Amino acid sequence: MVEIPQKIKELLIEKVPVAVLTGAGISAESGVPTFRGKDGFWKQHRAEELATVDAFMSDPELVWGWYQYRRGIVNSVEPNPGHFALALMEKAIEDFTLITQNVDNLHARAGSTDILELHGNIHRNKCIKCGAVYSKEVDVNQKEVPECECGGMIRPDVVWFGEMLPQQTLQSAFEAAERAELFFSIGTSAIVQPAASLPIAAKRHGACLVEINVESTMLTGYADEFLQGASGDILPIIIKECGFE
Ligand code: BJW
Ligand code: ZN
Repeated sequence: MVEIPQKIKELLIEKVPVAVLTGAGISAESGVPTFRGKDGFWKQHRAEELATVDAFMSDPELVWGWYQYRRGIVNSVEPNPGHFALALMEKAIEDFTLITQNVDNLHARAGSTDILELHGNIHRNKCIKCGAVYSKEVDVNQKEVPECECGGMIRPDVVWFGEMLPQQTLQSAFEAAERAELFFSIGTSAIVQPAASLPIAAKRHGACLVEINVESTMLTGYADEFLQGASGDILPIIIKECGFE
């Protein structure tokens, strides 16, 4: 069992401002594939080849098909103990900010209420032409790319490479990172920008930077504490040892 450093527990029990950045790894134990490593292919395509406007414009059905496949997975899985632990942390700490790169909605389903979704949400769609947002979930069996009333193609309302992140959400994320005295980077390879700059910004502003990951990443050398293991194992231990249950 992973030993939780005393310093982390003390900061949590003192209820200092806390910010958390999550990535695909937190949902891996629910059965959602991550983007990189051995899991990171769909029909021999990497995320970098599918998550772009160019890919959608040159083969809309391929990219739409990838999202339909992933919606099918997300709809059939449940949040795991890592998601539930963060929902409990939110309840225990007044100045707590959950920032996620994930689009899978599993934090919300676990009970987290204030979530900064940097890369959008897989259940939402939008028109590429008029920008109309479609919040109603689509049937995962629909193979054709839907069309908006204006005639434009409808795409997932997520952030692809080369696109801007939602600016207000990103600004709130940086403010929370800079305010945090304790920052957790959980289940992310920390290579996709600008999300990967959040832990760095937190540390530069004085936060204790804690990484939770099954493997070391680009961030590990910079972290104050690296807790190696599955987030679904480690986060519930932290919650229990701080009495946040
Ligand atoms: C576990 C575990 C367990 C497993 N427990 N851990 C500055 C410098 C360099 C490049 C750029 C830069 N600024 C912009 C860029 C370009 C680009 C970029 O970052 N490229 C990099 C590849 C270098 N960024 C952008 O284009 C961004 N836009 C932008 O910056 O706009 C301004 C701008 C535009 C144009 C020019 C310049 C500036 C947009 C990025 C959008 C990313 N979108 C995606 C798809 C979202 C929709 C969807 O889901 O389909 O976001 S790509 C994909 O990667 C997805 C993820 O959110 C994101 C991050 O992946 P994540 O979560 O880290 O997953 P993995 O798989 O990489 O890692 C999983 C980790 O979990 C691993 O470490 C495992 O070990 C671990 N793990 N099981 C704990 N049980
Ligand atoms: Zn439209």
